Amino acid sequence: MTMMIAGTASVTEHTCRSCGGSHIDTFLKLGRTPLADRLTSASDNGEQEPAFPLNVAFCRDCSLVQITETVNPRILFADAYPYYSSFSQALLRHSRDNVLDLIERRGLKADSFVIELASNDGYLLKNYVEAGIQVLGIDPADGPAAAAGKIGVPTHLAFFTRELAETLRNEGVQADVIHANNVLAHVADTNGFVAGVARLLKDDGVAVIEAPYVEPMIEHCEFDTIYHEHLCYFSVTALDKLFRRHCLYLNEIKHLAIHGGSLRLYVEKLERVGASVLDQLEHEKSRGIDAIDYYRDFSTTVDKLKVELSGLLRRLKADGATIAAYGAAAKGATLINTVGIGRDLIDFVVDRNTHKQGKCMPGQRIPIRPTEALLEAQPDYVLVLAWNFIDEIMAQQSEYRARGGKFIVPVPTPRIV
Ligand code: DWN
Ligand code: ZN
Repeated sequence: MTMMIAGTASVTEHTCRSCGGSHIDTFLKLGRTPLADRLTSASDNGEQEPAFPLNVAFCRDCSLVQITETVNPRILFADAYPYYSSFSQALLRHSRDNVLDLIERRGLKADSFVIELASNDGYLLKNYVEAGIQVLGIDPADGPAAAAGKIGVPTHLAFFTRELAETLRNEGVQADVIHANNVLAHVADTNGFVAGVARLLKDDGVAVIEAPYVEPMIEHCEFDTIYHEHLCYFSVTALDKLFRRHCLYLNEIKHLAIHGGSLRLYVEKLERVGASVLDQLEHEKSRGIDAIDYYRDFSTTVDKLKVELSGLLRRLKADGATIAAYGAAAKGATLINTVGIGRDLIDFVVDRNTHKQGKCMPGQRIPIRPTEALLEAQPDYVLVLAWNFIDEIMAQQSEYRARGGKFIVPVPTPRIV
């Protein structure tokens, strides 16, 4: 388990985040990169940004894929943490569908209680509030928590930990449903987080957890989804072992397209593992996802994509083209900093998130502007950094395309659409 000593910026792990085993093999080295969500203001051009090693390893004991550096969460999720879930209509629809499905299948009523860990700006819990169901959000970022408060979602401003779970449980808090979307992979104390879920969940409750799935990351070369916030990259094999360690059972999974390929996990205190999990465990065994050989060539695939993308952009630029980018996404920071895409190639990035506009991308310090800048400047090409929302973005920017603009999608292979 990672103990962040006050004042340490990061710790290099030599044992597995889940099982504590020492048989972890590094299979991808992305170098030292700045923090993907730490946007810079144009004025601090002189300031040295913190950068940390970004290396990915596989645990031969429990199959967990994980980065080896743990950056202090207080640095990672600092006050200015800019991620607000509600800037994506696709994500809002996805979350609402999830909630309505759960209200139905779990028969939730006014006396039910739902907790979301990493509740952000209330994007998901607001759907329970509208249905008259009691909720509690838990999130350390004051900006998004304040936004949640404005729409009637109460937030406990804190990181979720085993200790916080104990405190809440001692106050009589227990949940019929616990949501945790895109947070399980983010926590330094993986076991403490899962143990906390077990403490807060009613005996007949369900934890509904969403996390990016490691198979599409490897199969579609989504290496840009690797950054210091994402400590773990889960397979069902690794998840099954993690939950069982805390007397929780991964009973059902759903495959989701969101964020480049995720899993929705249904975790309970009752062991009733269904076909969706058993089939995926079998699939992972047959594909070798539970063994290091499956990951050995990933580094070569990543290098090939980096060379192809850099070559494409430089050729377009040499031919006199103008290029911008869409989506000041964390994954975008990994992409531009590991490929070396700077202001010599990209004039600006656009983003709908008003908290990001006026800032600059980490490392390369490319300025971030409102999306209207695309029609004002009408660049020849737009590199889509938020490729996981490509459909939504292309529909939204139909006028830019109608005027002859073209999009460059970087993964799984760089292509102009
Ligand atoms: O785990 C995480 C993933 C799930 O989401 C967090 N680390 C934070 C975040 O990572 P990300 O920043 O790579 O995710 P997004 O949500 O893919 O970033 C999309 C960016 O694009 C956001 O800044 C919002 C922006 N956007 C936009 O400007 N117009 C998004 C859409 C859909 C749009 O229409
Ligand atoms: Zn392990």
